Amino acid sequence: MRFEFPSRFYFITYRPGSRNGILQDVREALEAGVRIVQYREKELPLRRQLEEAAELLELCGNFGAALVVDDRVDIALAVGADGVHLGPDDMPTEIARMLLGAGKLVGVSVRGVEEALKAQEAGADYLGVGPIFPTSTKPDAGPPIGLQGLRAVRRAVHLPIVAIGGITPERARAAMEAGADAVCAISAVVGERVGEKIRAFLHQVEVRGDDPVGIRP
Ligand code: 3NM
Repeated sequence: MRFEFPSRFYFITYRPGSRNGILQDVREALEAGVRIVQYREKELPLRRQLEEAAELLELCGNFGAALVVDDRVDIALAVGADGVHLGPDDMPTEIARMLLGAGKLVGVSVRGVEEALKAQEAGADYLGVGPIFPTSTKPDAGPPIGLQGLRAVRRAVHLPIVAIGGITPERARAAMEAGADAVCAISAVVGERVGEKIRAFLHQVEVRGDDPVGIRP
């Protein structure tokens, strides 16, 4: 069955910029209307990541939100998360799919049409496309592909797309108009008042006549 983003804002945890802890950040994101969360942790020991992922899964479950784990198929499997998000140096999509089965989400980061087609062919459920704009949050993200790059990917694949990289509330609508189904931002929402900042995004990407927090029916 085709996956659809359950909210138009996709939240990624970012411990280096968090003021109140990622659990509180995720709680605020969920209260603001986010229904898909990615646990992205690059530093903590595995044992701690397993504990944190389990806590986040329970929290997300209380809101009917999906939790995907960045990079780590083992953590996703161990805690029973809803899926994984994979980058170019992570486990190949086909292998992640084989390990996780058809019922779990596999999201894949791509930079352009060629990678997008490959990920679609390999069984991805959705694509993270970026960086759309310059980003300092992910130093190895490469040069921005712009809205033009996003449009090209949109034309090439049928998978849902979350646009990432330098997205602000002001740029969010343009990203949706260029073909994104959801937007993601880290620096524009991390720190204090995470929920309030996410609401500003959702306000930008809501469709007239829709639920005000942008959750798809
Ligand atoms: N992935 P900000 S860009 C985690 O292009 C991540 O795949 C990217 O942070 C990609 O909103 C990025 O602060 C960082 O630019 C996004």
